[in-house]
Amino acid sequence: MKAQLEKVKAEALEAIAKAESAQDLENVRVSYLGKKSPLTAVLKNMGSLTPEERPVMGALGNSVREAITNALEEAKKEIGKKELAKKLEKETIDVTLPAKKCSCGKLHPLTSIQREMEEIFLGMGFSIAEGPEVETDYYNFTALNTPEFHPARDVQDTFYITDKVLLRSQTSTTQVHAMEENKPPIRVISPGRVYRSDAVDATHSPMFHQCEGLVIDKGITMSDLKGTLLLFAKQMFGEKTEIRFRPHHFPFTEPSCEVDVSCFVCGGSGCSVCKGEGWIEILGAGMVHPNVLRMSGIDPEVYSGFAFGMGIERIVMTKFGISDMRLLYENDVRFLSQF
Ligand code: 2NL
Repeated sequence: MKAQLEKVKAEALEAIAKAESAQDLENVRVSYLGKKSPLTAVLKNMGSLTPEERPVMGALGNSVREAITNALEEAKKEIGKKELAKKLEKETIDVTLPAKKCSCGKLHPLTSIQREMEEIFLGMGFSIAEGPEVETDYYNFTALNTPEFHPARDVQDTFYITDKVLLRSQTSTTQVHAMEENKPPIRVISPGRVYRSDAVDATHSPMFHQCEGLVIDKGITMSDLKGTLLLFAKQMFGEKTEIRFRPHHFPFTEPSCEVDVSCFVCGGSGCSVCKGEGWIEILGAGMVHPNVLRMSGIDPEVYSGFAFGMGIERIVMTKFGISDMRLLYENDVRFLSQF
């Protein structure tokens, strides 16, 4: 029996020495210390021994169990260390790898140009007036000297909600409110969405953005308009920019004009951006019509004013060389991330 126990011990220690993984050790533990192990079988046979032999064999059996248990513990620690070392080697960090791309959102070009416009006019002492996109026909047309039966009121041109309620076709509506609610001097710009019953194509959309401006005070003249727009043009398109006024007609201003800026690409000599003209049209403007002032409670004998309006899409497309307006509404990040 003693020889049997010594053999079991020797075999177990050899198996432990050969073990390469925690799983191998677990297998050794089960085969040499488990219920079906030779050690357990030998110890079960104790009953057949003499009372003198029993304690001796018992002690020997326990010492064998202890020796195997200790050897298993030791081996477990060693293997644990080796496995950790292997794992660390496999998981080493390559600090020279390029970093993961982190994509950062940005403002839509329509928003960033609108904010740029706001900054320019805030710098000249204007405040920003905002108002509802759903308006009555009075604020959109009547108050702007565009009476009933005027062709601009055609259902083909504007979206009507009822006979009298519509989606505003210009942001002047907000400026009419400003004239009604404030005494001159008034200096406001009104950026925002406007709607027209237009079919979608490269240069039209039923919804687009405008920025209008209005100044009313005693003694305001066309030269104030020119000075204001020249300063705006230089800040928006570059210090060398010049402006040019051409006569035009709007129902709400008299006299009225369209305003061009000298081409910011060629400087006026003619290129593909200005289509050989040297000039690019950017807005409409004029002196506020006396009827418009009167209707909003401002005496045209005392006060005068200028107003202007520009399409933000048009400015964005000109500045960034975008030829199709639809690109601004499709929200394709590959397109938008360029600006
Ligand atoms: C254009 C032309 C313009 C105005 C807008 C205006 C506003 C008030 C009174 C008088 Cl409250 N006028 N706005 C004046 C002239 C032109 O816009 O082509 N816009 C895209």
